[in-house]
Amino acid sequence: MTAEPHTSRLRRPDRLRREALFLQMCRIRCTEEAIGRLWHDGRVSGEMHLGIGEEAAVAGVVAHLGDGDALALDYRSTPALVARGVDVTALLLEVLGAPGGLCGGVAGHMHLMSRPHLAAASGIVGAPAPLACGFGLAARSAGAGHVAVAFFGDGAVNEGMVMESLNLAVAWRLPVVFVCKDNRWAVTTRSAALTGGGLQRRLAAFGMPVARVDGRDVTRVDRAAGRAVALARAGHGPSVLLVSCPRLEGHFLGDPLVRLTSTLQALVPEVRPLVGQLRAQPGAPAAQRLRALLAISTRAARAGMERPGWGQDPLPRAASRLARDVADELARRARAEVDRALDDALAMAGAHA
Ligand SMILES: Cc1ncc(C[n+]2csc(CCOP(=O)(O)OP(=O)(O)O)c2C)c(N)n1
Repeated sequence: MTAEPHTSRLRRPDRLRREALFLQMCRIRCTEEAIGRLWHDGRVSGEMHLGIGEEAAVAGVVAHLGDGDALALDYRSTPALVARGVDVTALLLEVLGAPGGLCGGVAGHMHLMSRPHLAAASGIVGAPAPLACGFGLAARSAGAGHVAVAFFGDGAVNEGMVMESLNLAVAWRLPVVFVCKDNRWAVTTRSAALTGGGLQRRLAAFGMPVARVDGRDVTRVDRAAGRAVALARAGHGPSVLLVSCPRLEGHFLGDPLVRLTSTLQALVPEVRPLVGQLRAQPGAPAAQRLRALLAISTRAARAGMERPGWGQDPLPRAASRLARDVADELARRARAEVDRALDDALAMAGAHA
């Protein structure tokens, strides 16, 4: 890992940029945790897919968007909507299914949209890619230098519509940035088990730049996204960011991680008691399960297995690059904003119950 400059030696704009990105990451994390609490309290119907672990990947990209730019999102859309400036109370009300929600309480967490932000999510795996092409075509026709960003997972890359979209975006030189959040899992299946060839080479074969980025490092994501968005804005067409990021909660909230832990148990017998501990707390939030997950991960790595991505939380890394008091203050500010939004949302949802 390259040594980072001490924060006091950073140029002021760089320092302010890091602070702004960290604040966004904290706002995202606090919102995701608030949604998690609502779900665990039984106030949200259906499954819940959070983007905990994707904060750096999302904040670093969305920081480059402005008015008139569009966002096509998957079912882990709340992080990008928060970073884009969607009102957190409206978002929480929507998750609660309340009439004052972002979409009148009828969208649920998988189909959120915000017209003023040109942002729309879909529960259909891969759908953000064609949606972004549509946004991109409209932006190119309007000629105002706007861009569209699509976020989707590594499992989605095997969807036919994603490959058609990548092809069309190159053929029509659309101002689109495709962001593939690579967590190496598609629900309970290792993505490698259903992906032919190398992902990076496959994406590059469409004839556009592909940057592989460590998605736990917001500074690197920020830089790579800056280059990709600038290319699209200047009319040089699409590109791909292949951003690795951890999946800290499993596929959905309460994911018992059965498939994953079964495989590990078979390969590394020493982890059996730890898996037992983990299974004894089904549905507990990741923070509570992290100790067991980390211990399993360490033993698996000691046994020569590839270390799973748990515990590689992007937030502490971003915080460590700021002065301690600044990081604490930004985290406190984000927590206060989201706590207020949660109180407001609960009061308003209660009033409508
Ligand atoms: C077209 C379609 N096929 C299958 C599903 C069921 N499904 C939901 S999420 C998912 C896996 C997606 O994996 P990935 O794209 O890597 O995203 P992640 O959830 O890991 O971020 C599948 C197969 C779906 N929602 N839509």
